[in-house]
Amino acid sequence: PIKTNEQLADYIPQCGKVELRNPNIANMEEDVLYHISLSNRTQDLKEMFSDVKFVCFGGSPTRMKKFAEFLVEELKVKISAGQALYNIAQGSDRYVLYKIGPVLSVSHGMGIPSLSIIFHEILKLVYHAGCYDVIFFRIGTSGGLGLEAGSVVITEEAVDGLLRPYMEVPTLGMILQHPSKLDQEVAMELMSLAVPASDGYSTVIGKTMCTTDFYEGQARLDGAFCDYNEEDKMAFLKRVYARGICNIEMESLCFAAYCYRAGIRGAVVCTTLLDRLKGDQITSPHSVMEEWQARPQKLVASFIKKRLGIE
Ligand code: R2B
Ligand code: URA
Repeated sequence: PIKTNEQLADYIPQCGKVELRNPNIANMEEDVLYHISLSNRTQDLKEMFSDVKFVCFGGSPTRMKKFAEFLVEELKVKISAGQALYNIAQGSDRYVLYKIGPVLSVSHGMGIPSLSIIFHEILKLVYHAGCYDVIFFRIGTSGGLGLEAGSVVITEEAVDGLLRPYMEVPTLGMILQHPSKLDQEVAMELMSLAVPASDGYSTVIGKTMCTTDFYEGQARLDGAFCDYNEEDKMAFLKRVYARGICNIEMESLCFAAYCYRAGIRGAVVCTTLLDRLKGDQITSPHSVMEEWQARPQKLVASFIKKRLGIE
């Protein structure tokens, strides 16, 4: 059996204190957030996190540490002498978690299953902490379609590998379909802060295709397996492009579907590491890609600074 979009909750953005749409949690004596090594009984999560207003997720632990360091500078956060930024999730080696004033910088690994676990635990964390009006971001990398490498894409809606705008989740032997539309106001506000194309790269709003695999799922010819040819690949990618899809990555579907379900305002901002209409291999020099990966970070930092009233 399949429960369709219409039978599941609509997107109703939360206002005020973060609520969970799972009544079980409030009745639990202890909630262990296993993968970030925190618990609402052994730690005072309110004391530690109640001022959090923004959560930034990204795939790589190193990139999210760099983002945290960047935010220390941008938000002019004071760190006591002799102290360094501290990975709050260090009791687990699955994910990293840094707190920079009202911002959390957290890694989510690669692919939907990895993102799903950390999303559940971070949403419960901001709930236990009693946070208000939190906005979630994913800042990541992707393959572009018809865009110059290094362009930035703000996702308006994520679609799956069959171009369907929802995430299918097998649950209790049924398939639930959760819509994967993102908050349009946050997307537009981010777009208004994007650097002009004349500054060297463009930022666009469009759809993002999210796949469960980097190689065959994204129509690459260079995986260890391949049951199609160049012509099939190009026909598929051109069809995807014609449907308004600007980039391809591996987490936006789940991120968008969970934000929608939770009523949490969320945005996905990815740089593009190559143009998939031109090739499959990612060959740009490391230093060039570092600069490209900093672009979504700068955009999200501008948004946060604007919201915090920091010049
Ligand atoms: C972008 O980059 C990763 C694959 O290289 C994956 O996590 C994604 O979405
Ligand atoms: N990440 C992806 O998932 N695909 C790409 O092509 C590049 C980065």
